[in-house]
Amino acid sequence: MITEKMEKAFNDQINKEFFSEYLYLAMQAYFERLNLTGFTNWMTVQVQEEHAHAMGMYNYVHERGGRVELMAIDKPQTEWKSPVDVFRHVLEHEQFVTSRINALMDVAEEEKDRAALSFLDWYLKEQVEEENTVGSVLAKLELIGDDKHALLLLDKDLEARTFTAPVIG
Ligand code: OFO
Repeated sequence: MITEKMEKAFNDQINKEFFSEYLYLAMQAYFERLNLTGFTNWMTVQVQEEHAHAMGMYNYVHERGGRVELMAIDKPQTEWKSPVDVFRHVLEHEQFVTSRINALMDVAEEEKDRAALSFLDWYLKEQVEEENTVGSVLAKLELIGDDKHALLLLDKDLEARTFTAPVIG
């Protein structure tokens, strides 16, 4: 069993993971509009990852005999000034998510829920990786500046990203 407080904290985070999926889907649509197929692909993978993160917690709450409560998902931003503007937003968002995972772990500590802490370890490591991956694309975009040719080369590179279903927990 999980405590009511832990269950609520997980349900809040499930909502945030679904919001992340929705936000990245909006970014995917933005890149589709620009015909940048590599960036579009990168976001498609990101959308799938966020879905997997949400479902990982969804499954965990059930496994612990808790109740999943789905809540309304906020409308995401749908317009950005440029690809670099998008990736600045992604990094900022991932840093926010990292702070939420830390807060969730604080609740697990308060509730003395060691199983939840061990489960959340995976998410903490995932956040380190996410921030690193996003930071590296952002650094390249900042280097590229207004060079359209270099932007198209990076777009080609981002075609290679593929989704592998994560083993969570
Ligand atoms: Fe779920 O890690 Fe990104 O937001």
